[in-house]
Amino acid sequence: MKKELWRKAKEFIIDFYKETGKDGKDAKKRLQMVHDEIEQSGTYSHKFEELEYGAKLAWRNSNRCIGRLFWQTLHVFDERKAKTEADVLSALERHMVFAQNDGKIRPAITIFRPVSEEEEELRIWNHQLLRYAGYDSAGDPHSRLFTKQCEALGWRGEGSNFDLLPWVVQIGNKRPVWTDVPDHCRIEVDLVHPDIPAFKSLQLKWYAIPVISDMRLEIGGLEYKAAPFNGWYMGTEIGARNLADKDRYNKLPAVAEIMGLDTRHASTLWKDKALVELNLAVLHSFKELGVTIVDHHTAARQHRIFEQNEEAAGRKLTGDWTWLIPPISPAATHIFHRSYDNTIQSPNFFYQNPAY
Ligand code: HEM
Ligand code: NRG
Repeated sequence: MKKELWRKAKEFIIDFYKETGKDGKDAKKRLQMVHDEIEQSGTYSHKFEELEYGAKLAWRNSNRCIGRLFWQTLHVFDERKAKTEADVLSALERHMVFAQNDGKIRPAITIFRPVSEEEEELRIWNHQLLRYAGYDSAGDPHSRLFTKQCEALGWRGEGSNFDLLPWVVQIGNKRPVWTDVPDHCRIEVDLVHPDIPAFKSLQLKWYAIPVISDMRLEIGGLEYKAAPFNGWYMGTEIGARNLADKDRYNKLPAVAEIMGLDTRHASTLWKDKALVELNLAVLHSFKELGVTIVDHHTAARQHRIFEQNEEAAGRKLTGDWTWLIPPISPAATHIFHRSYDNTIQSPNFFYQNPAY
């Protein structure tokens, strides 16, 4: 166990010093320090600069992410000192305020203490910090199980299609603590269409920021199980998946209806037409409200620049083609027409067992 940790730590520290161009003597000293710390205590602790760089590398190594061009801009909040549930909840609030920035969304990550033998495990139960509840016949079906957990803890939603779920934090085996998302963290965008006035009558909306809060961040062998991160949305995530998938909001029939499309035959391409207008409404509405969002063509071009940057830096590019292609018009982007090596590099983000 110790040996495995030392192997991973060593690899990371060497990469860190190589990439940040620090003096070779410093690297040696730091390696010795980490080695001794692991020998004595069974674990080690990252310096802030290592944590910061490690998180950026985890983003750069996220093979499924089309937004990686901006990996160096990630803002890292070091909250390893957070002790109580209240400490954690107030850190989440600070993260949201920083990220939303009057709509000009800033990529950020808040990193809580890693797994260790000394301290109890700290977990955030939410899948995302902003997410809609799912009930038997309303809301987001993706959230049904978590919504039940929230109800078991005493939370009650209104039962609408768009109830924001509370933040749920657990330390050790204690009863989880929940709180409603603070009002100033609830930015949402009502969806309107630039030239179909009736679109408004569908009463659709989505929250402004995706903040993934259930993935494990691994840096140099240390496991950060609570490390929520955010960037901004690519329009298709909302318009081609969240609102369109049959097992999510399933809105294509309703969109087709207000467009007056013939839905009797698949060959009229009513689903494709509805998808395009729904996605246009998402991009238009976010822009109107001044909330950062990117369309899939622009995101793909940005990813191409990322690919070129990686090559120029002499690093091997990794990617997951099956996730990088956008869900609409994939073949209209360069991504579709090439292949990617899906090797998983460290640091990285991983799925983990749900906390509940
Ligand atoms: C996945 C876009 C920022 C890490 C994705 C996906 C998209 C995307 C479209 C695929 C999601 C899906 O199909 O469900 C973007 C954009 C960003 C951004 C436009 C704007 C800055 C970030 C940041 C991080 C990150 C800041 C971490 C620091 C990831 C990871 C996945 C992912 C780990 C895979 C999630 C999974 O496996 O479920 N991203 N992203 N992304 N992104 Fe990004
Ligand atoms: N598809 C999910 C979010 C996944 C991550 N996407 C990002 N991440 N854009 C959804 O809620 O639709 N990010 O950190 O910006």
